[in-house]
Amino acid sequence: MKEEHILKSYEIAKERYAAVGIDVDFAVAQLEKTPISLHCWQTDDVMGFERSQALTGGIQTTGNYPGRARNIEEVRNDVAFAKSLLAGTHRLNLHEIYGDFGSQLVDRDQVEPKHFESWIEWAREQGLKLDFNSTSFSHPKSGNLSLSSPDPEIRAFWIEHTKRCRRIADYIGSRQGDPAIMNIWVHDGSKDMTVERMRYREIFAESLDEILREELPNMKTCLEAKLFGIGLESYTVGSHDFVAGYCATRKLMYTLDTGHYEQTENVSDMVASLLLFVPELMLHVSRPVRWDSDHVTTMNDQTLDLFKEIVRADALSRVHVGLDYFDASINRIGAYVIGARATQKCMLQAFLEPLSLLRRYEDNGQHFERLALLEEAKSLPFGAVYDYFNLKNGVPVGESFISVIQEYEKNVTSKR
Ligand code: RNT
Ligand code: ZN
Repeated sequence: MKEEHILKSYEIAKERYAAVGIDVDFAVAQLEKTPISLHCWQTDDVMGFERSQALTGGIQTTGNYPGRARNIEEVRNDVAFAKSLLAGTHRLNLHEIYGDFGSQLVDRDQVEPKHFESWIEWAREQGLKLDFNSTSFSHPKSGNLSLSSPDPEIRAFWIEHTKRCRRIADYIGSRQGDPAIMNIWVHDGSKDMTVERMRYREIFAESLDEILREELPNMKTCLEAKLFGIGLESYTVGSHDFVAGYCATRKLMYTLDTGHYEQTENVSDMVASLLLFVPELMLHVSRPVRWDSDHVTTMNDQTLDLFKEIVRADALSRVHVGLDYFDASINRIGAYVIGARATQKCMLQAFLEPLSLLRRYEDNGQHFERLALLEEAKSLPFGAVYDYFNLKNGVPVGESFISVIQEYEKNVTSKR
């Protein structure tokens, strides 16, 4: 695409949006500064560097496309490369199993901030802030129950792990001068019927209370809900109701993973309910196909509606955006970039919505006008604005990133 055409299209789009009261430059600036936390685990199928054993905990990557990152350098190179194809501000979301453990086996109740020192330095060089996750899966002590286990030894092990992870996140936050957000998601559940639904949830709540007792000013904790895991279909300890109740009563950030809902559920509608009762939201932007399959995020109605709702609720400052999908059946960096760009496109359309005019119509009871404008807004030239956003920030415009990834595949990932 010719640069002058992109600029010309942008000028036309600017005028078109101005007619419905939208300042396009402001929308672009907003898109530039709204961080997206890139999930390190898309590079290596959620393996990490602890013991590189099979992924457990009810989540699964499918596909064996060549080129998986196999070590810390490869993960870093792939993240840096993916980032070079993305405009805007990014963070990097690490799981505990991605620590720099060298050749040692550092068990989860032994992990320390020092295991993330090299990440902190590398991230600083890259201009990335870090987020963090405790890791309950892929471990000999994972079982079906971790923080909700009635076995005191197992439970104590995971409490210790999660406490240490919070301290690591706090250390990262203090080093980067910005709180690291730490997500707690545990896979705990049951494959078949259980007669102890209440008991495990009680134990889970007690474990969380103990973990959260420690005041750590440089990090924020969030808790993720889930419908079910593979092999844990009949019962999920941290169900939506559990997590909503827990976060509301403890004033804790709620993690909303769009993959944890059926396609017919209206995830966007949860924003304005949850944010009345919890302080903040962490998003895991994903795409469920039939189940929590973690397909690559695309610019679909669900994702568009979600970001529009966040802007309509004036909640951008209370919502943190992260990605969470893992597709091992296509070029992994391609998957990374497609999902991140799709998320940006959804965010941009939310920023470009003619909200003042829509609100005015609604206040006046002009419902035909509101619906008409919502419909017309769908075909306003946001693509020209997105192209300009990429051009301005020196990253590939339009589909031209495809060949850049093909080149990296030829020279780097296909040789692994
Ligand atoms: C699992 C949760 C969780 C994980 C990551 C790897 O269903 O969505 O967020 O995907 O922690
Ligand atoms: Zn998630």
